[in-house]
Amino acid sequence: FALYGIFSCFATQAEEERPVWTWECRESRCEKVAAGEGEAQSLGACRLSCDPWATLWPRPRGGLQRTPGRLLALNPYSVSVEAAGRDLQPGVRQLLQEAGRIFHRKVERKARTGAKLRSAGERRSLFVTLTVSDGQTRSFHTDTSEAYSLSISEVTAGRVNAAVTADTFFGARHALETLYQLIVYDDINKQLLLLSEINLSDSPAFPHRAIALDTARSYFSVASIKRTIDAMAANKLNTFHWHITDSHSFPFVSETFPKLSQYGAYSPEKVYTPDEIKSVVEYARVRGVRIIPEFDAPAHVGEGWQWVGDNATVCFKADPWSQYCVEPPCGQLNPTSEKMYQVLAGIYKDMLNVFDSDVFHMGGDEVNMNCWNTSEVITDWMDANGIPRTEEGLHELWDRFQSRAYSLLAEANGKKELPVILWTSTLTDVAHVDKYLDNKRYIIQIWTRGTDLVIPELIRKGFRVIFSNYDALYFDCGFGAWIGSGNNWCSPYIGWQKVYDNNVWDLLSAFGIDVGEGSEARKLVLGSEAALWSEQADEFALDGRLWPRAAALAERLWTDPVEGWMSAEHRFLIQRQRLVDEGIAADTIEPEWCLQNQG
Ligand code: CP6
Repeated sequence: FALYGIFSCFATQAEEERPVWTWECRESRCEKVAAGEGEAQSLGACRLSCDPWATLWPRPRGGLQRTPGRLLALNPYSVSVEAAGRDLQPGVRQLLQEAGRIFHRKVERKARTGAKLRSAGERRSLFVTLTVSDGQTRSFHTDTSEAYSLSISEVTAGRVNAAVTADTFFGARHALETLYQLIVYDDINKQLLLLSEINLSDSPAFPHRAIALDTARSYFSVASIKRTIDAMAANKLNTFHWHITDSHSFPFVSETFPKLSQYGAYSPEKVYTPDEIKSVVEYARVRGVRIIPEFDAPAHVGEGWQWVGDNATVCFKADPWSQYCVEPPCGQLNPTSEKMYQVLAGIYKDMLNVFDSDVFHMGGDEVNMNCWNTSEVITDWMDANGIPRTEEGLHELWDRFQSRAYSLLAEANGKKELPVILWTSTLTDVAHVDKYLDNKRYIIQIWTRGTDLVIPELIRKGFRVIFSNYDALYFDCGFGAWIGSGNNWCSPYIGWQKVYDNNVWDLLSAFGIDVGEGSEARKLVLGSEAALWSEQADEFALDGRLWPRAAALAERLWTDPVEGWMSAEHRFLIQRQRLVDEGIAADTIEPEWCLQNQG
């Protein structure tokens, strides 16, 4: 360790201070023990995890064997990760290696720089091997396997092997998160301890475990998005839904139509360039996160479209706004404008080009019929084309827009159809949904209450669904008020307990839907998303609004626990602490006192 010799601080600080107390694991509980002469006297509970298995988050679903688990001191500077597997494509090998480097860095950080290296003889080297059977898959799809198994044992004195096997890179990466959580830092003896002699296998209950971020009402720096992806990876969340534009701003830099962001971004810096987006996509990929872009239309547009002409949008900044939209500054695409479709095609092409996604989100929420019905260019067109200016006629118009937009998207996707997500709306309600939407093509994201009657209908009609019911999964509300007041959607603040207990099987059972093993419903519910709308949250509020509540969602979706939040509480505090240790400003849940042996 010649290198350490040149830093005198390492040489002088280390040995002399003796703690006034140390710790011992007694029946898997950490006890503070007075140091020094005589019989060891217990000073009470402490917070080291003597049984890291019991702290895993999200809790593994599969079996665990241990014989019995042992805590071994680890040398944080002697960790290696190796990729193995037959027919490993260079791209997949690269991903495995990069995931290994990230793991190694995190382990070193957990040891805190300058952790004492004394008594190296007691410390084991850790050799991790990642073996995947599918050496091809680099992109995540909703049916990609994320299963893994992990087996840790001390094979010879001083050498601990952690053998990971998985179907794909994505499963192998999750195994590294689990392994990381089985390593704890002992801040008394300044060492890492790894739980050894265990075997576990694990896989998620739901394939779609997501966070949605609105980067249009507030801009979020690329660094803050990457930080969010780090925290998602630590919770085995696998999908980042990027609501990248809205009426308020257009930060997406379109290569075909750069004027959209020149007109529509808050500033020249507050944009996402193709290179930045690609860097986020790659950053997310090695962390097991797939990015789904949303271009929300035909409502929720405005800024950025000013240069287009041809009345491409209508109602933008309409006054009084409440007659034309749910939130100022309004704005809807004009489905009768040819120029609008040309621009739309360019946006789709550019988005598919920079996001490597197997699904596209077309938004489709909160279309205001009065907006279209009071715009002369549109009503004239409806009259000329024999479409009545009724509720039904206006939905007919919307359907024409949606069908044409879908064709443009498929065209932009190399003439290949792709699954599309839409928010619930009057187009997806009971009266319209099977008239206008094909359940093979469309996935519906439910944002209304978990008791909304449209939910069982969508399941009965065979639509795949994603839950973002606002009574449990809208995380943006900071101070209990919503623009325009008069409604209480944002009140009260949604606690993590509600997130954890938002069990979609219970919601569906309450409607009389069969949710038994092998039922239709089990196939149709893809998962859930926590949504962070950004009218009242920018990147400085980001961490606290998302975390640790999104961790509660992560266990809900990975483990699908039968027990309620109370039996998860102690592990939840530990997971919150892990996020804080990794630089995420996760909100406070309970006094630090509760982190001790309270579980
Ligand atoms: N923006 C967009 C929003 C919302 C939606 N879409 C929204 C609606 C109700 C609440 C919060 C947010 N701000 N584009 C609905 C899907 Cl309470």
